[in-house]
Amino acid sequence: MPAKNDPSDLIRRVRKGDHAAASRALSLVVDEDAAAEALSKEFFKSAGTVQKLGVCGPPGAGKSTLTGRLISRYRKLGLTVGVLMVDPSSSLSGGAFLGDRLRIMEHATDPGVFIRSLASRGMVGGLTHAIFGAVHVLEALGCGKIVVETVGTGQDEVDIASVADTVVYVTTPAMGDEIQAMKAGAMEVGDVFVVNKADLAGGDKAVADLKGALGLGRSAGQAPRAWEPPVAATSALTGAGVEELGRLLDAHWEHLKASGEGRERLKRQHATELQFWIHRHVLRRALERVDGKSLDELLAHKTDPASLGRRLLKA
Ligand SMILES: Nc1nc2c(ncn2[C@@H]2O[C@H](COP(=O)(O)OP(=O)(O)O)[C@@H](O)[C@H]2O)c(=O)[nH]1
Ligand SMILES: [Mg+2]
Repeated sequence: MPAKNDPSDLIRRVRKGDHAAASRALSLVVDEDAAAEALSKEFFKSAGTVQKLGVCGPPGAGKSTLTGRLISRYRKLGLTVGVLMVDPSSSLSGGAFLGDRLRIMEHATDPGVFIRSLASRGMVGGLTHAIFGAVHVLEALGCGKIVVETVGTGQDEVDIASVADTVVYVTTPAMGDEIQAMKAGAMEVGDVFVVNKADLAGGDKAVADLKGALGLGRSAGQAPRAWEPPVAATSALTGAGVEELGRLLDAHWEHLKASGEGRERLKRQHATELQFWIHRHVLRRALERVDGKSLDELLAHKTDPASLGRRLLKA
């Protein structure tokens, strides 16, 4: 009988859809446990076949509530769903986190929904390299849709667009000024924009403003794009507009597959993952070689940081 921690046993259980095994695998992968590399190698084989949604936007816009609604829609369509919630504010307060959990708690006991929050170490700026491995676990688990919720667009380290196939930018009528001031980056990163809380006053105006801003950014004689990011109005509270939003998300996935852009995006995602792997490992290896002797040489000005650095990298 295989040991409980045997990677092949764990891999087999994850592939069979075992949530407890997926939880364990996620912890190992995120913490870069010694067993993680063998796991990641296996899980990577199933990468890139299902749609990964990146739900981003300012805190309080209703991302978690909306995610709960989308989960319901996908479940009705017979799809299983995997959700990763990355919320930097939660690692500080703990409160927002609990809130996120509560908002999608109705799904917590559904065996077709796997929800995991990632607020562990290092998650200061939103997304980190750990997100890639985490997503691959959900892919291996066989989730039909994967949702990554994150505040902002995660541009501090890993861009949400290098993780997700479809970036959903969520804002609200109350964030009108925010739309005006929205950074060009945020405008470019979104594939589908959502004005949530459309049950509040100003929903129509916010949609019009957002459409205007999106059009304005590219009116200067640019050729029309193959996919023009649409703007949806939703109320995650009542469920209004969620079906329409769901259809837009499906349409974007179809567009990615039909146009070949999906493959391009996947290539970029994998390239970013590789870049982070190299960055971490080369850095770690070089740093491990720094010893007292080399620092003494530096102190005696027999060498300089760049020369020493090159030598350590080559060693
Ligand atoms: N009026 C209204 N409130 C909403 C709506 N969606 C979410 N909320 C509320 O907004 C607050 C923040 O929602 P949450 O989903 O946690 O936002 P997140 O920080 O973006 O994940 C909660 O109190 C929600 O109940 C909506 O469509 N309309
Ligand atoms: Mg949230």
